[in-house]
Amino acid sequence: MISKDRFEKRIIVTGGAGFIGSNFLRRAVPRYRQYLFVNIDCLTYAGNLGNLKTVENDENYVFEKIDVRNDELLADCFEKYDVNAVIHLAAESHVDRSIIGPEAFIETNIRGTFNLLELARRRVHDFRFHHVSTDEVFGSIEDGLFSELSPYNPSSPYAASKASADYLVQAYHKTYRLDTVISNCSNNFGPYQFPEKLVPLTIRNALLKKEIPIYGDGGNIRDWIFVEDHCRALDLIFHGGRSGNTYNIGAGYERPNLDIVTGICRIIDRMLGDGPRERLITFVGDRPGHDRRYALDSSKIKSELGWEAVESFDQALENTVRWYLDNQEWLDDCISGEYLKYYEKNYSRRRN
Ligand code: TDX
Repeated sequence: MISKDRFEKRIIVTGGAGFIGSNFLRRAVPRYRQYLFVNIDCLTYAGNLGNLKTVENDENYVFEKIDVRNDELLADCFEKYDVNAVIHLAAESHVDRSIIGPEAFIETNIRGTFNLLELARRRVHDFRFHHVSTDEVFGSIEDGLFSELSPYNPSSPYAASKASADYLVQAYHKTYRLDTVISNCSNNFGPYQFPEKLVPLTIRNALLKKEIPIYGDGGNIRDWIFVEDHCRALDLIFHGGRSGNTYNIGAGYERPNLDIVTGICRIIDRMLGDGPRERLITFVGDRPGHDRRYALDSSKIKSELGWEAVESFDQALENTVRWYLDNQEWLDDCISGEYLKYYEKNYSRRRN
């Protein structure tokens, strides 16, 4: 049984078994032994406890299988650990899924955030609430960069759900004086990303020599960031971000999708020597409401919190491809849902 009293902060990290959440926890748990990290995750298709093997037995880490939509279980968890901070990453996050079935996005991303805010409000005197959000709330931009003051203009149900959650967080700050910070980050890539997003999907299909779908003309631009740079930014914002503020996080590596995909094909060809894989690239119909370009102005986090992206884009992409090559079993398990057995074997019996 965990003795919560010895921890300076008791932090719920929602979505800790997901891509960004698990990268964050693998970094933060060993770094902050004075904090207790309570990972709550309901283990949807994109959540994988196998991502957390390096910290799963640490004394300042605990896992609770809870869905953020379940306000009763959340309330019990707040009570059990006397929680005084939330870093909220749990979300349905894939734009294409939100187009096919928006409801889960409304329920998880909006209702889930609301549930957490309501519990935080009851502890308002001693609480920090960090909402981890996305640049997609701003919509598309032809020229220039989005600043923290740019108007929200979401295009997909996913983006609208994250924008709604951001607005709720802002309202709880203004109305109830809850100590909040919001971070809006650009497109992440790196190890442990579920292979539905562009980078890991391309790597997987290139390895299997399957078609690599490019939506539209492949000229859509995203501002890419290596996930570890994002996680360092989250750490800085959680600790030093000014209450009620939002912070953009982008590395400024703007690339058209076609460049990303051809770049990955060439790296794999070089590593495995059996290309060319570029001929797998297949232009398919465009995504409805497809944003043309995202680009963030990150000068606020740089000047206030001293953050910089340290990974070069080329090196980070190369390392990412190498990781997927070395972890093909992880990729296969993701797709087959095999990793749920990991939960059954290692966690479900241990619950107290
Ligand atoms: O098969 C594909 N082919 C393709 O051309 C896929 C999956 C994507 N694309 C395009 C669509 C986008 O222009 O690649 C770009 C990136 O697509 P995604 O990986 O789906 O990401 P995006 O839609 O840009 O949203 C991402 O960034 C912001 C994440 O999915 C969000 O969760 C995050 O908030």
